[in-house]
Amino acid sequence: MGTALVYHEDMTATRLLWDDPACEIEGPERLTSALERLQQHGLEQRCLRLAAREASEAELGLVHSPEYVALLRGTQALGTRELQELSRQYDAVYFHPSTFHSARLAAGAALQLVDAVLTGTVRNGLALVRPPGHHSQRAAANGFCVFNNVAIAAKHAQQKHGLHRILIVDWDIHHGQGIQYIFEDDPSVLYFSWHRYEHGRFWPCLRESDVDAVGQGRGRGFTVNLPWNQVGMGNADYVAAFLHVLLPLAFEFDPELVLVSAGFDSAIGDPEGQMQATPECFAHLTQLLQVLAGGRVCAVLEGGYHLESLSQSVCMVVRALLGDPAPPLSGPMVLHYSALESIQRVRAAQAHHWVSLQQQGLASTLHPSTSCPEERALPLLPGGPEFKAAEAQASAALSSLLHQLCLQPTPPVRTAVALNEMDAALGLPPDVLHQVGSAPQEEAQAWARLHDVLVQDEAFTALGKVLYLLDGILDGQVSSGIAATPAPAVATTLDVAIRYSLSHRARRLLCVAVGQLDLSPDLANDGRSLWLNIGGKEVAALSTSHVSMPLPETTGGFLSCILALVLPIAYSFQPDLVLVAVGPAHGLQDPQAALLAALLRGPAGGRVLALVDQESTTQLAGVLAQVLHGEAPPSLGPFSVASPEDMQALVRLRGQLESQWQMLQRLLECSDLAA
Ligand code: X5A
Ligand code: ZN
Repeated sequence: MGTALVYHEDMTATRLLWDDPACEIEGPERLTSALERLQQHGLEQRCLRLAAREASEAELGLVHSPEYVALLRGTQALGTRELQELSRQYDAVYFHPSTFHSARLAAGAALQLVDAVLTGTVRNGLALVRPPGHHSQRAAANGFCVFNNVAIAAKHAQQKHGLHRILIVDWDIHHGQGIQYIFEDDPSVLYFSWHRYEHGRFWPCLRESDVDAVGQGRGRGFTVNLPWNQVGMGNADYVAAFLHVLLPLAFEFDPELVLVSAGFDSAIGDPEGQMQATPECFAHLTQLLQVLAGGRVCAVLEGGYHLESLSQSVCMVVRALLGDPAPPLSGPMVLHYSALESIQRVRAAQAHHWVSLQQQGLASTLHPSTSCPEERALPLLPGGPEFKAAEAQASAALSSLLHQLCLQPTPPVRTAVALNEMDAALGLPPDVLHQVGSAPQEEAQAWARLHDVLVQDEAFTALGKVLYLLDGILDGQVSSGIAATPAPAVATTLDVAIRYSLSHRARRLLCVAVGQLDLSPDLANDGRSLWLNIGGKEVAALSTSHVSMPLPETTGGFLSCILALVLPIAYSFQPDLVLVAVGPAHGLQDPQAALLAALLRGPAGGRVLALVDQESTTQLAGVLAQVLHGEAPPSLGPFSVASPEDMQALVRLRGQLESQWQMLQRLLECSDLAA
């Protein structure tokens, strides 16, 4: 199951014909440079190319009034003066004689993408379109948008494919108020948008872009707004927004399809957004969404005006859609205070509507923003010499950052499996490597001496394969892998794997062990390895780098454990490698194990080694191999609320650990900030 790329060259015909500084950034180069980069990286060639079709007038009518569609039809025959005159009726819009055709292609591309995904032709895809859509309304163009491409696609998915739950994720840096208005009373469409807001001062400057706009009537709770009140938000802020706001709601909602209003004006360098998130962040966001809806993710281009940043970010999304691992996130994973505040305000505003937000007590520590000091850099006045110098410096730094990104190689092998007899029965994709290699006898022997059980035949053979696999991963030849060992040897093999990795180039290592697997005490305190034991005997932070908690009883408890504890710690720690061990009698259901492994691909740039016991089922091994390879994990089944005991355990652990892990932090007391 592949990835579709929907495009049509005709969409580059539309351009601004007069002088208008507000609109000149939305030009045809946006599409041509993104496409060129996709070709350069060999990504376009890996997709199923689909030529966009025009949406019919009936399809446009799913969202827009007949009068508005007729008005747009009429623009094809207008002269420049008349087009300019008409454009002035709307906020930040320009028309061109080709606008009607392009805008119908843009909407048609979104429809085609949804059809390709929902008929099973492809797993997911991207529509590269312009004009964008998310600001456009029933009878109004707005903010460069003419027809609301994503909203039309969502209505179509409801009507033609009978879908009942659609999630729209709008990561463009502007509020897609058009989408919000269209679905605000519809509980079958969950609309999430983050946007630059600056307490209402940033365009479109609407009261209804704030956290307290949650939807109307039966749709209350199905509109989720996360306003950014400062510029400069970066990778940590975006990932935290997904972990702490979007994903808990999305899992509870359980969408059948995910539509992304994929604007890249939220990326670094963009003149509109003024944010700091680097292109790899969009691979992570995409990967995080792919665990929903069986991986049925349709991304549709919205904004994005820094050509290089836009193009690289588009490449990152396509790579993630194709199943490639996301490069590790660069920079410190520290949230901005203001981001944390926004995250907690939206959680508080939505808490009535979502049980997954009701339990963690995270909303209760909120303090009014006015009483808190904010780390705001004073903006330089545009035009002055200092401004120009700072701008030149920033742009040089950005080019070098974007350039370095091109040079990061992806390992030639995405997944290697060393599962002995099980291999053949798994029905794995053809490009999975069935590893036959093994570490040199003497080397394996030297390591096996650490533990008696490893000297035994089967365990020794397995160890050789594990070390060989680890070598491939640490060398950059293989991205991820899975290996099996006899049940009594899982813990000791893991122990050796940790020591081996740390002595072979891994600076930091995250080990997530499911089931009762004990760690040698001497490994726990060197700060280079971090050990999370799910399904351990006790609830405890045994040391700064050894956390143990019982297996949560419900899917809700399990999700909270992953989203509110494991992933924030993992993303803060920025490991070079993740080891996931599933011990005997682990108690985890296969879909849970699969979700855990899928999500743990993020923090270490896809470098994951999974270790299972030989007697574990073929299904478990198969599903783990598949998710490591980039397939979507199976559904967890119906959402069930976390038990009070599980939530208590989680809150306690968070309390013990939050001073150490940036991404676990809640709003600090103002007095703490001053200290
Ligand atoms: C799609 C999009 C932005 C409009 C900005 C108007 N529109 N100032 O990014
Ligand atoms: Zn935008």
